[in-house]
Amino acid sequence: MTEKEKAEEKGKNPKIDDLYMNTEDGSGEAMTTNQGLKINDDQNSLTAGERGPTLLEDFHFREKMTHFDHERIPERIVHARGAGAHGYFESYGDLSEFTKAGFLGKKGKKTPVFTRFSTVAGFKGSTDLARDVRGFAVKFYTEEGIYDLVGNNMPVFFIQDAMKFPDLIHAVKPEQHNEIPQAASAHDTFWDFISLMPESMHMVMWAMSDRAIPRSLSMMEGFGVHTYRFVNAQGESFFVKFHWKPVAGTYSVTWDEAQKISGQDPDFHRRDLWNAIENGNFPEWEFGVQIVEEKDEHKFDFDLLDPTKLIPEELVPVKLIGKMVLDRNPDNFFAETEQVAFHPGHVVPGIDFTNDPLLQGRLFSYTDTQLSRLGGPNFHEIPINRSIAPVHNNQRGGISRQTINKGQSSYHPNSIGGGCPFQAKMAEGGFTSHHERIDGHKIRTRSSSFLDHFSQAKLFFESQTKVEQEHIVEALRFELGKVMTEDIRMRMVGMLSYINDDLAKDVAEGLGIKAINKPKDPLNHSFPADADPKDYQPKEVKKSIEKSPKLSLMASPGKGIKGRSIAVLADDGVDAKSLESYKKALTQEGADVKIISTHSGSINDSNGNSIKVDHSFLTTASVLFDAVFVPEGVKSVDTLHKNPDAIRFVDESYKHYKFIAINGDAEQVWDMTYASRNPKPKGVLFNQDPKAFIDAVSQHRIWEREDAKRIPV
Ligand code: HDE
Repeated sequence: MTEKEKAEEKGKNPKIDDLYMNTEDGSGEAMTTNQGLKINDDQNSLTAGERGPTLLEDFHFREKMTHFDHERIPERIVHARGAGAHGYFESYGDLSEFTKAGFLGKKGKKTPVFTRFSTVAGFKGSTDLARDVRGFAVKFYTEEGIYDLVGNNMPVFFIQDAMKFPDLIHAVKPEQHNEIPQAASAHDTFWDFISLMPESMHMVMWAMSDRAIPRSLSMMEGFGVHTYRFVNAQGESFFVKFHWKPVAGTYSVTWDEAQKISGQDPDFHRRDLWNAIENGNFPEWEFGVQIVEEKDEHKFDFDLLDPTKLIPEELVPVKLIGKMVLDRNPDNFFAETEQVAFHPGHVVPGIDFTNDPLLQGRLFSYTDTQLSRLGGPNFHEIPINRSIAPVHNNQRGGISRQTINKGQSSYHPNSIGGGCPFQAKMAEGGFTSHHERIDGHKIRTRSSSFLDHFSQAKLFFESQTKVEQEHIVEALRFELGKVMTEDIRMRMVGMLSYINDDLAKDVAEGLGIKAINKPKDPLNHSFPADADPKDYQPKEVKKSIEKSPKLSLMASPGKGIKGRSIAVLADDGVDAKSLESYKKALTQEGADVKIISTHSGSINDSNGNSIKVDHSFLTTASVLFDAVFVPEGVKSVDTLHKNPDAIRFVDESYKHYKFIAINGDAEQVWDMTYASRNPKPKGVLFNQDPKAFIDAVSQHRIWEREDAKRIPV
């Protein structure tokens, strides 16, 4: 960004203005050492003679190499791979009845945010399309300090107590002896642990569903997972669950695509987010809350403090209270996306915690982990983590301290410093914890209200559409098929039979398991050594709801085709009118249209105009697109219909339930496909106008295409 552009941006987003203090731009400037000394030769070391050894005196070489040697920091132990963006949150209106949080205050109030999305299990360099949970962490730079909502794209979690987190992560990460497999839960240690942990079954249903392979980061929901508290100015508290609802709708890819995308473009999600922002198609989410009054804490058939449970939207509707727009890519990945440090304990007045034992453990872990990741206690001073609200306290020193604290005293109370910095009264914005009455014994146990492990797993599975249920079965067949230990597979299938008999049967069939052993006590292995295992076994409770249609991805479609990528297969001689009319209409609707041809460079259309080729069949693949269009044109069609890559492109799109538009003589290309054996192919539009194609693509996929699976590509 030029200085002029920077100047123009000033004043729009206070956090971006704040970051400019640390932003460097070398354009038009001389190269210097870190000490500001202008460098004359950055190519050659200082040596004794033309062919002689390098001299220790070469401070420039030493500085350059030393810095390089220390460029890396430890990657996050979980959520290592991620992508982030800046933006803003805008409040829809006054929420003071429930919370005094200022950023949720008056209508139209804008707060800068930085949001980082991530996968959980893979290393920093792994693929975006792993079957995995996605992190959805939002840092609000509010006027009252930083508020972090560190959530996931699934509303529940695998375990109920933070004590089990290191075990869960050791089980899912690559196995300790050989560090295999990368970014995958499909291996023995993960399923060994899960098969002994019935509390994980609800989350397993989510993780095996299409939610784990989103089409785009901007097409997934986000959830705070835990029940938090809102507190209003009168000190009244409400339980609250947080939701992010993508304006673009919720969509996924198929597992076959996910695996192929991982090879074709491991940066698929990261690139999609980057390009959307660069193209001005800013991803948006609405922010929603489910609010439960304190008096209703025990009215549900599950415990609000249990993070393996959600509140069905049919029981407590989601109230939309604001919108987040991501409109600016970071300037530097390391400085911003890598160094950003989230912590569920970063709250502002009006937001507080519950006693969810998973949340309580997280409140310790996040600051602790930054100490080794970011090298010490001053990570809050790193520009991306810096609050835009002023920071004053008596913390001093520590590695890489940036702040120059003035004055003689660094303690409280003091008289030398006039008693400053002083404690703020509540009316001045001072944070006070909610006055919750706590009365109990000091014990290590799991509340018996946490023992219903299957009802919501069942509710989730049975609320999915048929297609989604099939995908869950296929995912489990894949994952358990990769498990080498027979006993683990058997145990898992037995566990599934507590969720749904057909599910267990279908998975068993795929694994060649003839008889399902429904495991008996102890089904749960998570209890103290001296306890009676019987006290810890899953208990079924009466369900207050049989189905929750909102749990299906298909319940939240978006509108239009903004952000979709459309492949146009063309070669020399492509009909100018056919190509242009489609391209124009699709682009106008916000789609990203790419011309794909037999070679890179350019092609000539039927009018002799040169058209830039975006990709050749060598540099792209159908799995990177949402739909495909083959325009007419005698010469173009003649070339394409003889090209096996073009035919495979169309067949593979068909296999993945994508809409296909074929114009005029391009039917010759279609006729060469395997898919054309079906005389009435669903979702293939012959000679239709662009509008019909746009309407079709806005549905995302044509799941009713029964023969899609039969395509042998
Ligand atoms: Fe995290 N988690 N987590 N987690 N988590 C981290 O913190 C942890 C959990 C989540 O983009 C770590 O800074 C414990 C639930 C996100 O930088 C670490 C437990 C949810 C991110 C950590 C959980 C999350 C993290 C690693 C169980 C959804 C990435 C690096 C008690 C509500 C944030 C770091 C980013 C990252 C601990 C469970 C979300 C180790 C102990 C549940 C989105 O502190």
